[in-house]
Amino acid sequence: MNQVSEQTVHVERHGAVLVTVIDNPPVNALSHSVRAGLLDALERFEQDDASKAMVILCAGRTFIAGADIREFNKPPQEPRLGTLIDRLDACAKPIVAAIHGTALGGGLEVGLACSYRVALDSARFGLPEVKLGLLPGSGGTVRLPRLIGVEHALTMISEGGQIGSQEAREKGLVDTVISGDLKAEAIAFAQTVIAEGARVRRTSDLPVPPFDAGLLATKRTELAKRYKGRQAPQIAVDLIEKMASTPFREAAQEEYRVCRELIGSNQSKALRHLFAAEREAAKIDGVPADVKPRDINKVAVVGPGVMGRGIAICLLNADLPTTLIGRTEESLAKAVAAIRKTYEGNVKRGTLTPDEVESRMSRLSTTTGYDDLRDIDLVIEAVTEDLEVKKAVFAKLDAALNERAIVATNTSFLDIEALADSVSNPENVAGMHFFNPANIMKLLENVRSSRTAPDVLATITSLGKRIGKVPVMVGRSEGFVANRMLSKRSREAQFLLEDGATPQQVDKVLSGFGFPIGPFALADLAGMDVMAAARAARFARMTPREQQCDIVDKLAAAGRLGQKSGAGYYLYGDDRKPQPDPAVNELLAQHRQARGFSHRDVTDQEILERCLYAMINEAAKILEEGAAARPGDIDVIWTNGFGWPTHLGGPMFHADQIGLPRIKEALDRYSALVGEDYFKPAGLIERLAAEDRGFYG
Ligand code: T1G
Repeated sequence: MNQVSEQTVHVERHGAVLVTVIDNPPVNALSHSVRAGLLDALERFEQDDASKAMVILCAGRTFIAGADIREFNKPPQEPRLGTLIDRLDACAKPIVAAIHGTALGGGLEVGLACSYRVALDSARFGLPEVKLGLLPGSGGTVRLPRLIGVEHALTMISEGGQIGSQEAREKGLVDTVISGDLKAEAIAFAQTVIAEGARVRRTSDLPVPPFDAGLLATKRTELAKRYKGRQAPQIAVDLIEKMASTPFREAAQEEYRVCRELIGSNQSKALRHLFAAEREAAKIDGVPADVKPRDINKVAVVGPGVMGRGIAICLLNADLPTTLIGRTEESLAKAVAAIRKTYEGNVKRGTLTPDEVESRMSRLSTTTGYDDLRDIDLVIEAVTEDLEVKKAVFAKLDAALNERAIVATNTSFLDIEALADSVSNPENVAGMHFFNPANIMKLLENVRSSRTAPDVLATITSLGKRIGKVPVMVGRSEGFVANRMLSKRSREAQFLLEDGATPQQVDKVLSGFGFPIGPFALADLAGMDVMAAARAARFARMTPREQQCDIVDKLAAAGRLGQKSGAGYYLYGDDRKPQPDPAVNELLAQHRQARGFSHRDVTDQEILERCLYAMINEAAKILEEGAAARPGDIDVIWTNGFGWPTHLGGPMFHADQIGLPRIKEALDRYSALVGEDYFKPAGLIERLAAEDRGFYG
């Protein structure tokens, strides 16, 4: 075996069993050295008559987690994974895959090409390629259906979800589940196989089990709804349909062709970009990776309102003892009842058991005072968005907490520095900005002040991951990153109404682009009273045209509060579906007349460009100011915060696909049409466009 491979793959003899151990941290991805090492080990096994069975297992925390994603942008290197899989399948002696951690993608495909699979009870199995805009390319679509049936296989392949060991055994994917020493028990299993005749079992020899062809059409419809605009899920159905009526070898070749084709697709490049960007975003700019987070064992949340409840649920879901602090027993009782109600919904949907609910609720305590917080490690403040109210809470916390306790504010736009000034340890202050509903939205905007200690930054990042969020560190700026960019899209949407567009036209263009909901349907969901209050809070900082563009105020004054009142930008019946309302067109006509605007036909292209390019221009300013460290951080924020379609990679990735020279030209055009205040190109865009470069080089 060559030197490089031996470092990554080594073999051990245990009697008649040859054990091949893969050691390629962090997740034993099938890098070239692993493929070469595995092939060497296989050839040694085939030539060694004393070895009657082989076990393949992995060192470290997991079995193979898939092909090495980092190699996709390079030409395939022999031995390709398909070559290795074919050799495993053809081996004349039995091979046992011993699985722990997550056997994913090409890792599971290696297991499927073995004769037997044994797994630790905590192991999980999946073919998540579709989440990267890909599909299995080394036998997953031709072997998995033969083992667990077409319907279950189609779900795993088209949705990319995982199943546990028990379910895998029940479905026939795994031969036995092990709770003890995986290696020892896998060797014992192999010895039993030898004792029983060392029979080889080839999945490729199995027939495709019969299935109801109708499920394919049902699946297509379901996938089109759940994964709007995504191509890979639909192609998964095509592949499975073809596989069912095609000889194994031919189907496997088609699968590989499709996989290679998808690797070159824009959607997969966008999704692989986000996979890397999310992991990069967790590496805090300017904080060494070895800075240790503080231990967080007990937390508190101040504010039993909607956000405080959602944040408390996130913490309870991570099994953290949580104290909810409120001003009155009544408000706390309402909050506890609301949290319990949320969990009861989970039980109804089968995502939690009643015991799991009780276990989480048992970790929740409440108090109206601040006199028992000495052992709290971190507090998240989520009271009303008023600086003075927050400062008063911070002062109380300062007197009640130990000097190592972290104080995080959930504010969406107030100044972190001002809040840090109100405590004796400003280095312990940071922002943890959750998005409503806090227990559902993945994005967590962590905000650093000029004084936040490095280990505090590391702590809120690791806590964000621990509670299942996608944490992104941002710096000071009004609205931080997500809301600051959203305010530009909202501004343009409002201005477009003044120019002549209708709410339904703007919403149709933006939801057609891929956003889950248009800005006006979203405003009706949030409520016009909330929108008017947010306008009032920012009014002094608005431009004259923004101040005079008071459509929100007019709707609120007319009692059109949105869904909650049955009418806002749209009319709402019992089905709560937004219906265009002629009264709104009349209100807009009167508004235009009062403001001296004459109606013009606005094209869909103008709507899309003005809304998206206003955001991209603002993002460039955010990067210039250092309020975001990387363009990838902004892509992660927008795909996890406000539903930028992930298969388009986020605003910065998308801007590079369009080309900054083209965007700069459009910004100049809209500067002339709408005003320099709103579309003057950011310096960064000017510079990059002049060099015909993108945000990513
Ligand atoms: N290739 C290369 N690096 C990978 C990797 C992979 N497949 N998976 C993870 N990493 C790196 C990751 O970038 C990070 O690096 C570190 O490992 C820890 O990851 C032919 C074509 C396995 C569940 O899609 O889902 O096989 O930031 O932070 O939260 O049919 O990683 O430390 O430098 O995510 O514990 C299919 C993707 C590939 C699995 C672990 N496989 N990975 O989660 O750690 S396509 C996947 C994951 C394929 C075949 C097809 C997760 C994880 P760094 P992490 P984690």
